[in-house]
Amino acid sequence: MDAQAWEKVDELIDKNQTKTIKDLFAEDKDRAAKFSLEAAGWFLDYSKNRIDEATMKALIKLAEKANLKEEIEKMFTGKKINATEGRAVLHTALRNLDKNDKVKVDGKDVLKDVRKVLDQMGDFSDAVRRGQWKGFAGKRIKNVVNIGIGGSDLGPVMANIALTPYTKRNMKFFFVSNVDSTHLAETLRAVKANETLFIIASKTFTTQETMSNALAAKEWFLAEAKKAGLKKADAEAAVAKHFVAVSTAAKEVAAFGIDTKNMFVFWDWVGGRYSLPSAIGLSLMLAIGRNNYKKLLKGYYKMDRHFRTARFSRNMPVILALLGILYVNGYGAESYCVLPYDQYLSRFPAYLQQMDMESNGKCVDKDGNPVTYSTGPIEWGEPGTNGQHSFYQLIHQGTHLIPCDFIGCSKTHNPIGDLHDKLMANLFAQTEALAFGKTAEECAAEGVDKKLIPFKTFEGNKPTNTLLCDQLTPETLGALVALYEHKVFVQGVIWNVYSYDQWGVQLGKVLAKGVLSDLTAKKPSGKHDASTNQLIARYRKAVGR
Ligand code: G6Q
Repeated sequence: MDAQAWEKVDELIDKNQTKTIKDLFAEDKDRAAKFSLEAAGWFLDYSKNRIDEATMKALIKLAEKANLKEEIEKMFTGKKINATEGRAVLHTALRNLDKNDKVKVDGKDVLKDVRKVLDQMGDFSDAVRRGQWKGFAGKRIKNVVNIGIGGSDLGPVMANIALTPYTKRNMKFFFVSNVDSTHLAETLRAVKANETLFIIASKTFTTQETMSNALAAKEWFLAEAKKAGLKKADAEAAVAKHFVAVSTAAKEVAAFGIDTKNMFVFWDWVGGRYSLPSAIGLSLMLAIGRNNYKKLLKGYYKMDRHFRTARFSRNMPVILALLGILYVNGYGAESYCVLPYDQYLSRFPAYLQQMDMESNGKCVDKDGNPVTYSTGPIEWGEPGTNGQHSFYQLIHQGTHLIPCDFIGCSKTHNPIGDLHDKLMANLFAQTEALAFGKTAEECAAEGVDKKLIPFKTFEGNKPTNTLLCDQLTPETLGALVALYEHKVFVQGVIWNVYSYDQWGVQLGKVLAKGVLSDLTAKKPSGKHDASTNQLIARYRKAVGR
């Protein structure tokens, strides 16, 4: 992070220390309009932040000093910005709807391939949704089970829930990710083999959790097919009708027994946590259909265009990123909260956790030196009013500063009485309460018992952003995801960290292999530390080894 540019932001924080959000509103009657903007179907009101025009200018300078404009172009044009893995970062190519554009990686235009796979996905999902794709007993597919983990799971899960109103209601969608056998077992209890399609979603096709679940699902399927009267060879041939793959690894897919005609490819320039608009979205396309899926891509594309072309002072992802940096680096905020006031966005915070924390949870800069400032914060959240009856206490009156993003939709898909008015009233009221609080004088004027005043006082001055759309649709969902993707990108550029690798997840994976062999070996190696050896011994004893 550019030290000089940051100093200017810091100076302004010091200078404005005594001013609260309430003071800032009192000073400027145009504040709400001034610190609001629209893009790709979303309205952002960021006026309830500890900012004034000078702070925003200083923050924008920080982005300029980090060569943000050039970095954005590098990403969109396929430069290998994921240097530790030697890869381009081109999730934007997956939704590039500009027919005249060309995006080249190693001299090859990737957009052609992207569109070919989209067509393949579309034809396949049409066949399944129309009942033309039949299982081994001649029945249509009623259940889809996506087996994948991390980036091959969180996006499809989040989007399947988010777009429930657009899904084919006579089909059921399941997502198995955990290597905990309960996850698979409970799913298999709910489906019949002859009307179930398994999507094995794994970029590498080597991930322990996914491959273990996929093999177990195949064994279950073969056993069920035999129970239904199929001979061994016929049961094996039936795998092709019930298993398809989403992967970059054709050899491994074929070795698993999946017909590579039913393999939907993506490429190493698509990071797992950015892969929802790639073939990883196949389960989603099966749920909402190819046309709605295209609308999702359109929403992404609109936000991409906005991000690439809007000046920083009117650029939604840039503004969200800069505000995040202000609180992490200027106020020591360790986390931020995402609070969707829409039940359909219930898994959105979990999805963002991976996107943000796996991307910017880094402690060395691009030169490999330890950073001297904080980087990616902890992201957390829950759907709206549920959170109010749980952890909002701490946000209002605790000792930690927790900036929040409130997300709402003006129209509900499910109007029932005045429920939606109540939901939205809660959203708006929370941002009001957090910003403006309640003083001791106000409590006294209300006749609050003197002894209780300290407990009933709200300090206020808690920063929030409010994001509003007209309705949650495939298009607004796409735009929302792209908004946060680009926010994370901008922060990574300013913090000067590599946002597209994830070396931090490797060590545990590798050690698990050694531990597994000690759990199952005749005699454990005893090579671990005393605590781990003790845990291994206790487990072995409990399971009778
Ligand atoms: C995401 C990560 C990670 C990945 C999973 C699954 O950015 O790379 O979450 O998506 O480890 O990997 P596979 O798709 O290769 O099974």
